[in-house]
Amino acid sequence: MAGQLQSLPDRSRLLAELDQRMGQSGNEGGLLGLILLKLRGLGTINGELGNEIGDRVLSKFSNRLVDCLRPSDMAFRTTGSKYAVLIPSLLGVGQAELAIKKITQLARLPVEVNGHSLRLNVTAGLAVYPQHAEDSERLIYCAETALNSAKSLSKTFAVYSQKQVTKTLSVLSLESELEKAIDHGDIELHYQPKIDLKTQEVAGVESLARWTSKVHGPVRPDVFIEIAERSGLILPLTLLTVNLALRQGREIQASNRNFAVGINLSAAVLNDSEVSELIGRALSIWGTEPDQLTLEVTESAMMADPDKSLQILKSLRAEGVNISIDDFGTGYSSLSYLKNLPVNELKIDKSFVLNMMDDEGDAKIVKSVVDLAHNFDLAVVAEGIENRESLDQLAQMDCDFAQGFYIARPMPFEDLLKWMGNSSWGNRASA
Ligand code: G
Ligand code: G
Ligand code: MN
Repeated sequence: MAGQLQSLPDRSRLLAELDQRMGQSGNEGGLLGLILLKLRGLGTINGELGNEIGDRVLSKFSNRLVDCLRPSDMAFRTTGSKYAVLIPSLLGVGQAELAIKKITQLARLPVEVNGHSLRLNVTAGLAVYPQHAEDSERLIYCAETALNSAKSLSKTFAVYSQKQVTKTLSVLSLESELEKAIDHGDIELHYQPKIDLKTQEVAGVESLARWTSKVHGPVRPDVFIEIAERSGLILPLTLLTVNLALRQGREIQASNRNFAVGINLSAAVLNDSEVSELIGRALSIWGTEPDQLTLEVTESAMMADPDKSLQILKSLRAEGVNISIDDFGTGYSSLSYLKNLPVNELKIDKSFVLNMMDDEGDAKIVKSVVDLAHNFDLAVVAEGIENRESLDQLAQMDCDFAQGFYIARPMPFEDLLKWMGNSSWGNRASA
C-alpha cells in the first residue's frame, strides 16, 4: 500500500494519547510504558541508494513494528527516524524489556528492496509512568534521556534512571555555562615554559586552557574540553584559544624571535577541515611566523580518523607550523605509522619522566624515545621534570627541550612576563 509512511500517528498524537491516559485516574492504577526507538543505518541507506529506497525500508519497518505489538499497544512515528511505542497497563519493566527485545530483533531482519538486502539497527530508551514522570512532556523527556544514555554507552537499550538525569542535567548546565563563557571570551590561558637543554634558555611555552565557571567554580580542562567536543563548541573554543595564545605570544616574540607558542589540539578539531584555515587566518591576523607556533596532538586524537587527521596535519605542516606528538609513548601508533606523520617533534609523556630517576625501565624508555626521535630527525621534549637530577639526566641523554614543575608551573600571562624577567632561564633568553 502506498503512502504507508504517513500511516503511523505522530508526536502530537502521542502527547494527546499520553495526556488522556494519565488523566484517567492514574491509568486505572496501572503502569504506562513509553519506549522511544531510534533507527540507525537509515542515513547510509538514503545516502547510498536514495531516499526512495530509504522510505521503503522505513515503511516495511513500520509494518513489522505494528505486527509485532499487542493490540492494546500503540506505535507512533515521532520524527524521521524515531518511533515511540506506548504500552498501556504495563505489568513491569521486565515486560517492556521483552517488547524491546522483540522490536530490536525484527529491526535486524533484512528488508529486501530492489534486490538489496538491507538491515537496520535500533536503539531504545524506556520510561515508565508514574514511576519516572507525572506528565506527558516529562515522560517523553525521561525516555529520551534513557535513549541517549543507551547511545552513549553503545547499548541497545536503557531504562531511565534518576542518576542519569542528575548527571545529564549537570552536563547540560555546564554546557550552557561554557557556551556563555566562550561567547564572552571568559577562557583564560596559562603558560608553562619549555627550556632548551643545550642553551639552558627558555625556548617557548605551552598554553593550557583554564575556565572558572561562575556557577560551578574551576572546571578541569579535560572535563570542559570533552564537553566542548560533544556539544559542538570545540571549534569556537579553539578559535578563542588559538587567537589568545598568538596575541599574547606576540608580545614575547617581538623581542625574542625563537619563542614558540604551543597549543593543544583536541581530537574533534583534527577531523574538521576548517581548522587549518582557522589557524592560517589567526597567524596572519597576529603577524606570527608559522614556525613560532607548535600544535600538540596526541596519538589517540590522530587515530580517531587517521586519514582525515593526516590530511589536516599535512596542510598545516606545509604552511610551516610545528607539529608535536603529545604524551608520546602512551598511544598505540606503530612506528611505520610514525614514519609517515608530518610531525617535527615528539613530546615524551610525563609518566615516564616523573619516575625515571627511580625506575630503570622508565629511564630506558625515555632514552629510547630521545634516540628514536633523533633517528627520525625530530626534536624531542621531555615533560614532567620535577627535580634537578632528572633535568641533568635528560641533558646527558641529549634530549632537546624540557618542561616541568621544576622549571615552572603553568601560570597566568602576567606571571609569565615576570618569570621571563626574573628566572635564570627566562632572563638569559631575553637578555
Ligand atoms: O592543564 P592540565 O592543566 O591539567 O591539562 C589537562 C589536560 O587538558 C592535558 O592533557 C592538556 O593537554 C589538556 N588541555 C589543556 N588545555 C587545553 C586546550 O586548550 N586544548 C586542548 N585540546 N586540550 C587542553
Ligand atoms: O597532556 P599534556 O602533556 O598537554 O598535559 C599537560 C599537563 O601536564 C598540564 O596539566 C600540566 O600542569 C602538567 N604538568 C606539566 N609539568 C608537570 C610536572 O612536572 N609534573 C606534573 N605532575 N605535571 C606536570
Ligand atoms: Mn600538551
